[in-house]
Amino acid sequence: MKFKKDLLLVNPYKVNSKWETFLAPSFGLYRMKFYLETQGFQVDVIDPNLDSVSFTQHEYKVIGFGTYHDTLENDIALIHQARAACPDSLIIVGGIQATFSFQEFFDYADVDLVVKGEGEKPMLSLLQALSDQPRTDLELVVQKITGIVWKQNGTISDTGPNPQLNHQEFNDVTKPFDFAQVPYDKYWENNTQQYLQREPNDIEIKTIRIFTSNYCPFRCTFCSSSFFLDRPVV
Ligand code: B12
Ligand code: SF4
Repeated sequence: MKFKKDLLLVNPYKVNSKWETFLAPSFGLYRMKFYLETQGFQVDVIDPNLDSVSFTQHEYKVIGFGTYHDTLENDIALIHQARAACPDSLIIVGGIQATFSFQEFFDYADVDLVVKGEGEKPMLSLLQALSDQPRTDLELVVQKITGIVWKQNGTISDTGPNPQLNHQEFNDVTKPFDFAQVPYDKYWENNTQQYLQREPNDIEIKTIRIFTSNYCPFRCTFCSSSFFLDRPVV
């Protein structure tokens, strides 16, 4: 099966969600994109909060969704759209919500697989494996990749935890991050519009975040961030 590109990454979709906040480009999705591109793969990121999304058959070999708890219903609706439009693409989810609650994506979204923890290493292995192996035999594709939960013929299987990036790997995946390619202007314009009658708070909405460390050092006991790397579920 011939696809035009390797991977589409879709940002969590907040439309009609109850929370109200300013939009920001997803660091996680862009970091994966820039890293995987250095490894020879063609990767796009799309944000349904800013651009209208339509999925086209045979455009992307893999379509991957990032999700937040707050955006879950919208994300699942988009996953259904992708599944219907692109039956030959592999449909996957990843990120913090998917790592801790992967079962709900199999129950309600019928995804092919979930990537637990940091996405760069498993996604590189997955795209490489898909170059050699047709996606019809998912078990052969994923069996050597740690951090994957997948479903085939109604059975859910798991390749174990995804070890967190070490210092060198963190450098390797972070260095290719190309801030100039991230459409900050579009986000800032959108955020300014949200202020309507009020004077926009530029310090809040016109920001560019940078990486200073891997995940949050504060380890608040109530926060999923504290458990994401150390204790990826199962
Ligand atoms: C910085 C930050 C923000 C920033 C920027 C967010 C952004 N868009 O990037 C701001 C202040 C804007 C923000 C806002 C919000 N945030 Co915030 N934020 C964070 C924080 C502190 C760091 C996120 C980050 O940049 N990580 C670094 C990148 C590289 O990692 P990553 O995003 O996790 O992505 C990696 C993996 O998760 C995985 N991955 C992610 N997506 C996918 C998809 C696929 C297909 C695959 C394979 C892998 C994969 O691979 C990536 C690369 O390794 C986290 C807590 C934390 N320490 O992680 C909370 C966190 C992500 N935020 C959270 C929330 C709830 C929000 C808001 C929804 C809050 C609100 N109610 O308004 C909004 C969402 C706004 C928005 N439009 O994005 C929650 C999400 C919880 C959940 N389970 O849903 C977190 C986890 C904090 C918490 N524990 O409560 N946030
Ligand atoms: S709630 Fe605490 S541990 Fe979680 S991201 Fe915020 S400061 Fe870090």
